[in-house]
Amino acid sequence: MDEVMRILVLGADGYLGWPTALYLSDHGHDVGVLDNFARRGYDTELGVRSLVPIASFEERIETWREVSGRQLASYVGDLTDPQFVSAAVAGFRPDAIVHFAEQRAAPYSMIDRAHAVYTQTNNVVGTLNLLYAIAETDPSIHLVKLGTMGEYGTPNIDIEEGWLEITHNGRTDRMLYPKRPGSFYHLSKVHDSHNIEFACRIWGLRATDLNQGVVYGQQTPQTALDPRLATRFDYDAVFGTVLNRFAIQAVLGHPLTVYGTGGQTRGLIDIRDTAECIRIACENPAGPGEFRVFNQMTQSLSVEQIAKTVAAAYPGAVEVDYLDNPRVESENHYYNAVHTSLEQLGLRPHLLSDTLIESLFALVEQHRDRIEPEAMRPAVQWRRQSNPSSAIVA
Ligand code: NAD
Ligand code: USQ
Repeated sequence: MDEVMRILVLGADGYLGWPTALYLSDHGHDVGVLDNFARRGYDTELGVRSLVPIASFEERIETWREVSGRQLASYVGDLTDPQFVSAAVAGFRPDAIVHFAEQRAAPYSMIDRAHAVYTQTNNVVGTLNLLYAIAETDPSIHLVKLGTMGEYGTPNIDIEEGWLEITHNGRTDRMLYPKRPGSFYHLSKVHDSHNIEFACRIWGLRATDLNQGVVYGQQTPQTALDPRLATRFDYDAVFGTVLNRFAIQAVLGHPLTVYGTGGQTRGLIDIRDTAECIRIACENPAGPGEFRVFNQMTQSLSVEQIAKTVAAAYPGAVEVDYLDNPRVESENHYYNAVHTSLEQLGLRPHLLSDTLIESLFALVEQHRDRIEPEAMRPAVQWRRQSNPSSAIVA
């Protein structure tokens, strides 16, 4: 690295924010960490917990100081509070802000009206407050925002990196790539992308929107240094993501819960590559006024291929259960997403390997007594049941 940067990581108590903050700190940057602990609150609400025990934010920060000799400046507060956001940005004076701090589970956003409204309010308002804080403090701060591959959905054409050149009635323009997301959560990311592009175009802010695929894995070289530095690992049907869930189910002898036929294809990425992609994006900022989009995934697999890969890596017998799909999503579709920009900037991906899957099996064995098997079954339905008793009678 040529230059030490000041980088503020929002959502730094979460699954990805914590290991990324440590990775950036380990690379010599001055890192600030911010969170409101909403994620720990969803655990209480849903009656679940991370498979791996996690230390408090304070203890994590103190442990990192002991282990690495490096300080993390800490900010505890809510991005939906504009005064708090402005004070944190003005106080830390970052060169870059990495924004992970959103409600990120699609099933959580589909529980009911209140959870959909919460998700969109939390995510869209938090990001808007941040855009104002950047514009008012220093428009040259580079916003590195976590978006999602699910913003695009599964169109029947190749997925480009955020933008698409369109020719219509003989005229050509470069437009934002059309979006067809699959949940109110994924929609919140689309709304964010539009707001961020607008702020770049109108105020001259600089931003990188990282449309990330489904993340798998749990350890990074930094979190492995001390058990108090571990990041969370979710297995429940609301917050657990597909590959991590399948690894846990294999060890428990629980059938792998493939939704529908399993033909749905998703972009995937290893947690270690998430941290490296963020470092690359921060150290190679977008230009003033630029809304830059990278597809942050390294390979794509269907859900059925993921299930078969996990089953093949497990030394014992593994059953697969094809459940009625609780979601509304295409299970048989074309999928070809471009993801070359980060590799052109130096990313050397860790592709899914048996070694990584075996390390997850070992992790599950170590903590299997913490699992509530009932939390594994999907309970949130995308389809609405009509409720005649609630109809207004004239
Ligand atoms: P996470 O829920 O573990 O972490 C998010 C953190 O943000 C939590 O610690 C939470 O307390 C905090 N937060 C939420 N709302 C906040 C607010 N209003 N103010 C302050 N802090 C707030 O999620 P994660 O898995 O680490 O994901 C991080 C980001 O990456 C999310 O934006 C998510 O959409 C995106 N992403 C995740 C995945 C994945 O597979 N985990 C894949 C693609 C994209
Ligand atoms: N699935 C199963 N069985 C399971 C769990 C999931 O078949 O037990 C299927 C789902 O139906 C879906 C796919 O696996 O087709 C992915 O589901 P997921 O829960 O692993 O991921 P998703 O809901 O898409 O959300 C996760 C993160 C989210 C991020 C997104 C990236 O929670 O924050 O934005 O991955 S992406 O999918 O590219 O949009």
